[in-house]
Amino acid sequence: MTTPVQVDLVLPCLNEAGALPWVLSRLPEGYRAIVVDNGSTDGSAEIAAAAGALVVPETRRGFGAAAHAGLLAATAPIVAFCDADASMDPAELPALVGPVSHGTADLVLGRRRPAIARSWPLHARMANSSLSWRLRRITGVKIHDLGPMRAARRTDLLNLDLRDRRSGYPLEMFLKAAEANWRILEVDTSYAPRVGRSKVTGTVRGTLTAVKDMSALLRETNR
Ligand SMILES: Nc1nc2c(ncn2[C@@H]2O[C@H](COP(=O)(O)OP(=O)(O)O)[C@@H](O)[C@H]2O)c(=O)[nH]1
Ligand SMILES: [Mg+2]
Repeated sequence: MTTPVQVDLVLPCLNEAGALPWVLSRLPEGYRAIVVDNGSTDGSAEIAAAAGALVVPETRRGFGAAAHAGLLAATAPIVAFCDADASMDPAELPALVGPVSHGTADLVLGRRRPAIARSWPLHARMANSSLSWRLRRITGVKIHDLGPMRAARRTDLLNLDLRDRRSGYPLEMFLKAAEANWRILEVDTSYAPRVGRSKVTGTVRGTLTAVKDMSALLRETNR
C-alpha cells in the first residue's frame, strides 16, 4: 500500500536540470514534489515528470508566482517549500514539518547554516542578516534568517492571501503570519553551494530586485 501524501513540497524551478534528480531523490516517504516551472529551456519539466513529480506550468515569471502556483496546486494538509537547486536537502524537511503536524508551531522556517563559506555569497548573507534584525525588531519573532525552506498548514497559508508574485513572497508570508500571531519557529538546516546558476540573490540584478520587493513590503507594514 502506498502512503497517502501528508506533505506537498513546492519546488519553484527555473532551469534546474542539473540539480533536480538529486533533489527529487531526497523526498521523505509521504511527501509529494510539486515542481513549478516557468518555461525552463533545459528539460527541467521533463526530468521532474520522469522522476514522478507533479509538474505545474506557470506562465508568469517570478519566484512568488511559482511558489504561489504550487500552493494552489497542493492538496495535502501541510505544504513545504524548498529551492530546487540542491542547496538544501529535502531529507531535512521532517524537522520543519514535525512541529506543524504536532500542532506546536504554525510556520517553521529553516535557518540556513552554510557547510562552507562559498554556499552563501557575502552580499546576500549581509543583506539577509540586516533584514532579519529589522524583522526581529518589527515583529518580536526571534528569526535569524528569512530562509526559503519552510512548512505550514495549507489552509492557513491560503488564508494569508499572499499578493507578492516576485521575490517578496517569502517576506510577505512571514510578515502576515507574524501579524496573525502565528507561532513561528526557526530550525537549523544545512546549506550547500547550489548546482547551476542562481536566479535570485546570487546575481546583483536578482539581489536588487529582492531588496526592492522586500523594502516595499516593509514600508507597507508602516512600522
Ligand atoms: N518557476 C520559477 N522558479 C524560479 C524563478 N526564479 C527563481 N526560481 C527558482 O526558485 C528557487 C530559488 O532561486 P535561486 O536561484 O536558488 O535563488 P537564490 O537561492 O537566492 O540564489 C530555485 O529553485 C529557482 O530555480 C522563476 O521566475 N520561476
Ligand atoms: Mg537557492
